[in-house]
Amino acid sequence: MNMKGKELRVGLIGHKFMGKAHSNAYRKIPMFFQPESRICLDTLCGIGEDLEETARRYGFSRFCTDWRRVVEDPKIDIVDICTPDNFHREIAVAAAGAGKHVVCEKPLALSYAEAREMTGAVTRAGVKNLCNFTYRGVPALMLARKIIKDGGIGRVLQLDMRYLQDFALSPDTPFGWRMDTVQAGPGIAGDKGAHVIDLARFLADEPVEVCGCSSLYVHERPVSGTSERKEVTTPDAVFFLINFHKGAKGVFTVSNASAGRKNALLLEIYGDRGAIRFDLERINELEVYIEKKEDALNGFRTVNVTESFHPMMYAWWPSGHVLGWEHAFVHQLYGFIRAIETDGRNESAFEDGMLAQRVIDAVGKSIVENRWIRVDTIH
Ligand code: SOE
Repeated sequence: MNMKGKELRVGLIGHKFMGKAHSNAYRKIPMFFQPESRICLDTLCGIGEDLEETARRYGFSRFCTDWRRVVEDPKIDIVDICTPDNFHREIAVAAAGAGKHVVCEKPLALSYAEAREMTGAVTRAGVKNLCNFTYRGVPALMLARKIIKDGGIGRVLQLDMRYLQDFALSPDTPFGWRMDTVQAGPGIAGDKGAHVIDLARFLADEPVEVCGCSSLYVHERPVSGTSERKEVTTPDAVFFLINFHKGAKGVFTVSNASAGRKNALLLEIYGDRGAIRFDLERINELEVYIEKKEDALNGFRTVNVTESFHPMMYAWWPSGHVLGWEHAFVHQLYGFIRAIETDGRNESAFEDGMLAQRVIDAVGKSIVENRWIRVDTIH
C-alpha cells in the first residue's frame, strides 16, 4: 500500500562502489527529505557471486544479471547506471527509448560523440536525466557557487583545481577497470577530470581552450586472484591548462599517484576581490577571503557549513553535526526525484555531462598532438 503519492521504482545497474553509494542515497532520501513519491529499490542488476546477498542487504526486491531486463521492465520508472564507463551509452540510450528516467554516473561516456548521442536520446524521449556530478551536492560547494555568482569574490581570474588520490602509487595495486582504455576511455582524464571540469563550469565559467600532458608511472599491474599481469592503458595522472570564456585561466591536476592524498578534491578560485578554497577531505568547511581594505582582521576565514540556513542543511542535524561524502549523493538524487515529481529541472543533466566530455576529449587530443586545442573544434 503506497502511503503517499505514486511509487518511483528504481532499477540500478552495477552493484559495486557507485551502486552502493546510490542505493544508500535512495534509502536516506525519505528519512531526511519529503518526496511525494515512495522510492522503491526494485531491481539490482550486476555480475558477481555477491549479487543476491547485496540486493538483500541494500533492500532491493529483485536482482538480475541482464541489464536489458531492467530497461524493458514496465514496472521500472528510473534506470540508474553505475557500471564501468563503456556500458553507459548503450544502457542509457536503451533506457531513454523505453521511456525511463535515467541516472548515469560520471563521466557520462567514453567520448563526446557518445555523450551527444545519449543527450539526444533523453531529450527526444522527454525523460528526466542526471549525469551524477555528485560534488555539486556538497553544501560547501553550493555555498561557494552562491558567493561567486553573487560577485562575492569579484571577477574570477584564476582557478587551481586538483583531484588527487594515491591508490595507484604502488605497483602492487591490482589492475582495475579505470586502468583499461577499453572500459574507461581516457581513464583519469574522464574519471576525475570530469569532476574538476564540471566544478569549474558549476562555480565559474565555460572552458574555451585546453593544453594537457599526462604521466604513466606503472605500466603493468597484477590481476587480482591470478598470477597474471595486465598492461595499463590509461594514465596515472593528467595535467592541463584551461583558458575560460570570460578570461580566467586555470591549472588542473588529476592524479591517482599523489602520495598521501586519499580523496583530495582541492579547489582554489581567485577573484579580483576575494577567493574561495575547498578540500573534500574537510567536506564541511569552506575557506573564504573577501577583500576588505584596512581591516586588521581581514584574511581567509573558515566557514563551518553546517548551519540550518546553509544549502540542504535544513534537512539534517543541528549546527555543527557534520555531513560526509555520501550525503552529496543524497542531495543529487533527491533533486532528481523532485525534478520527476514536479516536471522541473535537476542539477547536472546529461547536457552537463556532454559539455564536460567535450573538454575531456579536447584534453585527450591536446595530449596526443602536444598543442592547445579549442573545445569547439571537438565534434
Ligand atoms: C576514483 O577515481 C573515484 O572513485 C571516482 O571514480 C569517483 O568519482 C570519486 O568520487 C572518488 O574516486
